[in-house]
Amino acid sequence: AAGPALMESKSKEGDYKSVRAAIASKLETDDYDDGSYGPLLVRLAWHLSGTYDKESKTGGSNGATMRFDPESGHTANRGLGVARNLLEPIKMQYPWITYADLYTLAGAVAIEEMGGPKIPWRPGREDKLNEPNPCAEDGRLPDASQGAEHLRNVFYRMGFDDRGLVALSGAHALGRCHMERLGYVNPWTPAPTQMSNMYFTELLDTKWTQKKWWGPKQFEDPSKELMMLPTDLALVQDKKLKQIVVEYAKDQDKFFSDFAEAFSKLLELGVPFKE
Ligand code: DDH
Repeated sequence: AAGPALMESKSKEGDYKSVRAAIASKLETDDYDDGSYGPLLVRLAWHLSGTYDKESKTGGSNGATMRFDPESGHTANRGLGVARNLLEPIKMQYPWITYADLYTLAGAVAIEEMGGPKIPWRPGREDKLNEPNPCAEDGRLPDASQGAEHLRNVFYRMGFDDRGLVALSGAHALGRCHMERLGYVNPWTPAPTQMSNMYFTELLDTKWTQKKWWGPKQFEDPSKELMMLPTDLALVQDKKLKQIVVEYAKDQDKFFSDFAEAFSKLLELGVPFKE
């Protein structure tokens, strides 16, 4: 019978189903936050991709440039080394997958495993070498202290419109802020490992007041257990964006289908797929 070594070498090139299963098996944990690495993997895929600039066609997931200095050390990317390390054994087990495909697939699988919609995903990203340094410049991801104009600048630069901007922001149903990373604390919703439209219902139905503390400006609910960033509240302060928030708060199915489309597009920005 085939020994273990032979079995491993049998991981067939292009067997993304096995990679998906390997990612899914990594999510549940007693060692991290709310019992899942899922939200962190979603943030990894987003920060890998959200540097895209449609004019210069630079940034984006292709190349997996976040592996390299200085992008790995950008303030916005704090904490994501944990996610990259988590996926490293999977890269070792399936060496034929590129890091760029692996990191984006991990985000898609995490969304699906946490009860979200199926995310259309296809392979085709390449890994760039670090010579010359391919990193995206700092400052391309959104700054949480700002408002709607900044959000539009960032998301329009990637090629999204207001609906894409609001749909993607709904990922904050998941996960939480960590003081040691960017200075903010707490989750956005009471179910941070369950994909839902709860980010939008919380935005509309909860009374958000500015947290009184020494940390950066953030908002809290009456229980003081949930939070919103200034950029989150910008979605209900802007009339046009708020209409979309209301729509998603009322209709989770519509949110899920718009999110799946926008997240899939996000992961593909700037990727030179071969037809
Ligand atoms: Fe986010 N996000 N995000 N975010 N994000 C943070 C955490 C998570 C902003 C700031 C923060 C998106 C948009 C924005 C996730 C997904 C997405 C944290 C806390 C900050 C700060 C990090 C930490 O302390 O660990 C800002 C600003 C924006 C914006 O204005 C648009 C988008 C579009 C997504 C997406 O996935 C499509 C997820 C998931 C997390 C939770 C991570 C975790 O470890 O938990």
